[in-house]
Amino acid sequence: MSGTAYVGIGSNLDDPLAQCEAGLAALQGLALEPVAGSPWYGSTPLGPAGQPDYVNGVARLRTALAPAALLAALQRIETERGRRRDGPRWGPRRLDLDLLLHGAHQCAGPTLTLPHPGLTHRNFVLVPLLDLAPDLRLPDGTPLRVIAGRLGRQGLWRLRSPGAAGTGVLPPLAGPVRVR
Ligand code: ROI
Repeated sequence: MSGTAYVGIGSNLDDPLAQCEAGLAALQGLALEPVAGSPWYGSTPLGPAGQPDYVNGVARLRTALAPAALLAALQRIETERGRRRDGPRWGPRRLDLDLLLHGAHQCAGPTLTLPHPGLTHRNFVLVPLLDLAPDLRLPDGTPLRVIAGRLGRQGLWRLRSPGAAGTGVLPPLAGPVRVR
C-alpha cells in the first residue's frame, strides 16, 4: 500500500533550522519519490514560556509505509537525531516529526491519531502545510484553508525556503506573511 503522507517538522534546540533540514533530508529514506518541503517558519512556542522560538515546516512524502510503520520510522529518526524523551511535557526539543495526515486514514489510538490532533489548532503546522497543498482537505472534506483562515498567522514568521542559498532569516516581507 502506498500513500501520500504529510509530516510536521519542528525544533527549538541546537540550531533549529539545521535540525529541521536534517530531519527533512532523513525523510527521503522513507519515500518512494523526492520529498517536498514547505518553506521554513519561525514560531513562538506553544506551551511553557521561557523556551526558545521554534522552526517549523511540513514535508510531503509518497511512502509504501502504512501509518503505524511510518510513525515508528519517524520516531526512530527523532531518536537517531538526538531527540530525548525525558524532558518536560511541551518542553524544548531538538527534532519533532509529527505524522499529520496519511492519505484519508482516520484512527484514534494510544500511539497514533490521524489526522494529528494538533493539526487544526496550530498555525505553525497549517500554514506550511497549505504552502505545500493549498487545496488539501481533512478526510471529512473540510478544506484546511478554511481552518487556517480562522487561526490567523500570529506568532509565525517566514524564514528562508528549503535548499535556498545562504542561511538565516530573510528580510521582512512586505506582504502579510511576517506577522508577529
Ligand atoms: N510550539 C511551536 N511553536 N512549534 C512546535 O513545533 C511546537 N512543538 C511542540 C510544543 C512544545 C507543543 N510547542 C511547539 O511539541
